[in-house]
Amino acid sequence: MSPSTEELRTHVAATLQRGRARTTALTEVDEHELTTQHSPLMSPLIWDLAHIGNQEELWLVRDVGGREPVRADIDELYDAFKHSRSSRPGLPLLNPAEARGYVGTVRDKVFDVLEASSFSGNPLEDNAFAFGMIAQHEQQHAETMLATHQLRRGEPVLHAATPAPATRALPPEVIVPAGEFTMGTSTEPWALDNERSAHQVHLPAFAIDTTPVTNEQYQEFIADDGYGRREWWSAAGWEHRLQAELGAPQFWQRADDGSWWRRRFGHLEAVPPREPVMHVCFYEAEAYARWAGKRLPTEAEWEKAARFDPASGRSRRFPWGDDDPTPEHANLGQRHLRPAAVGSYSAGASALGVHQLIGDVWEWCSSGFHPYPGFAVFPYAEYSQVFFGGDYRTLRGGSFGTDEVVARSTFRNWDHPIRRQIFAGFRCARDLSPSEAG
Ligand code: AVJ
Ligand code: FE
Repeated sequence: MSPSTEELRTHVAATLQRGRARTTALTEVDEHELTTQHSPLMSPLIWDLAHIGNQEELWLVRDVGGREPVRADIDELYDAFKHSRSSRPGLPLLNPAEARGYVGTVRDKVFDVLEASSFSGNPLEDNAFAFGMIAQHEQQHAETMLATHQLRRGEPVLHAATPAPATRALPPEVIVPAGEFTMGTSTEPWALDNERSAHQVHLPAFAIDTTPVTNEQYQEFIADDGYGRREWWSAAGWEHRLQAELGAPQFWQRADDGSWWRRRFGHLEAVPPREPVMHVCFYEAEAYARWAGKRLPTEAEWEKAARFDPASGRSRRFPWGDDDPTPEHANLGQRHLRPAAVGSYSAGASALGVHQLIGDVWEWCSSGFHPYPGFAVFPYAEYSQVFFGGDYRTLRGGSFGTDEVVARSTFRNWDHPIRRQIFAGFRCARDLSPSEAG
């Protein structure tokens, strides 16, 4: 059922405001913390904030609204393709007061444009697509800013409740039956170009883990000299493991008694055994899977496990059905500052009995980042198209730091296979033996 124009307007306003409350909270730190670079991989936090405002100005104030530019002179500074992240602190950026003023001015104009829009008449306005795209853009940068907070050193500045303890013991894996399923979407109004269109994909039967790999499982891999044994690693993975001297997930350290500790948003704490492992790169995920006698799922396998309902034969919007996420379904939106233990969120399980697909940790898939059949750029090539066919690997499902406006089960994320700053873990899959396949 499609919402009325007024319902859509209210929904857009609330979604934009939720994003702004979050990016405001993520930038409520000292001036120095905002303008310094916490890692060469990341922008200064204040760059992200003004870039959010600039994208909002370009698409909603100028393009959809047809209004005069607010600050045409700063477009170049906040164009992500013009300046590398590592060079951004040296640019003549807006200072924190100016950046806050700028995003506020843009937002006021956007609320005028929102009042005037009928959400129809052109592809950017139909179903409020451009508003949804910009709300997602702010939330995607909010997650990037959260990763910047994780990289920063010093006292904790972010606070959130700990997730409730897990309640369920689960079988280790489930079998996904052979056959076709619908991958991608042609109907989700705010789906981005790379998720389109819906298409049929046939997969042989396979097994997939019911949960992401946990810290305690990953510690067994380390204890079994997983990082030292060449046979578990791909050629590129082994080269990177040697060059980067990988020996444990990022942010982990070992105490003298052999126990593992981690730094999480400024807290040093014992590594919680039952939480999904995170801050591992694709190559570490791949090596663990091979050590475990398994492999990473493809994107298609991940999405079938998440969406396919064998009773109806159709693909659901979310693992649990077609309803939007609630706090009972998934750990999303920075409600917590960590993944929840495996066996949490049983209300969020898929029809096939696969758990915690949405939220907690992004999950590395074996697939590269490629367009779906009939891909069409919409509305700009620099969102997806320029990244297709690179050496990226895909990630699915979102993390505890992903907002629900982003965390669709068709949403596709990607990063370089060596990256560990994102809130990424993984789950394993495997081919069936001839007897299991029947
Ligand atoms: C889809 C998360 C890889 O953050 O680089 C933000 C999203 N695109 N601004 C990114 C994005 C433009 C993108 N990812
Ligand atoms: Fe951006």
